Amino acid sequence: MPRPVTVFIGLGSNLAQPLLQIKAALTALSKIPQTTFIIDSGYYSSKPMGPQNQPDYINAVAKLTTSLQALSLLDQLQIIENKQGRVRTQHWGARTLDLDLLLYGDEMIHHPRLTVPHPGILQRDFVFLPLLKLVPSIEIPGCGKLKTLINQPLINNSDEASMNYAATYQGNL
Ligand code: ROI
Repeated sequence: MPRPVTVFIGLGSNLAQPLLQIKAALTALSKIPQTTFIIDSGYYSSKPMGPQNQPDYINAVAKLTTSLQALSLLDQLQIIENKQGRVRTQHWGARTLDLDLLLYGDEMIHHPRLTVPHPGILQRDFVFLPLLKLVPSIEIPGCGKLKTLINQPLINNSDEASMNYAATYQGNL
């Protein structure tokens, strides 16, 4: 059995009772084979990044350890998304459930199905705020300390829309 790897999953929902969707997804994450649920960030509400004619989101980040390979873990995440009725419609449009593999240990993965670290981490406060809450000193492989990276104006300015609001922590609703 390979040594377990620490992974972080980003959760997002803005359809069909988003809070219930995120709660159900956290429960489903805790049941993935060869995987242990460690902790979640609590819930964050955020304005949509992308088209504004969609409801606000509930976001969270979960920390797990797993003995699954990254692509097998991705399969499990997609099974959960599909079970919760995820339909892929408009690009950057509303969705029932999004599960993103943000970090897989200290690995950098470039695969047609999967890029890790997730390329949107630094532009999405609804991802980096919960990540920082879980691990204030967290490092993004190939980039450096997250806390330092998000304070670099050049990176943040690359997506001005996402910085016009701050995801709001909602605690454990
Ligand atoms: N916007 C917010 N606030 N939260 C999300 O999880 C989210 N997910 C997405 C897009 C459409 C980019 N916007 C989002 O996939």
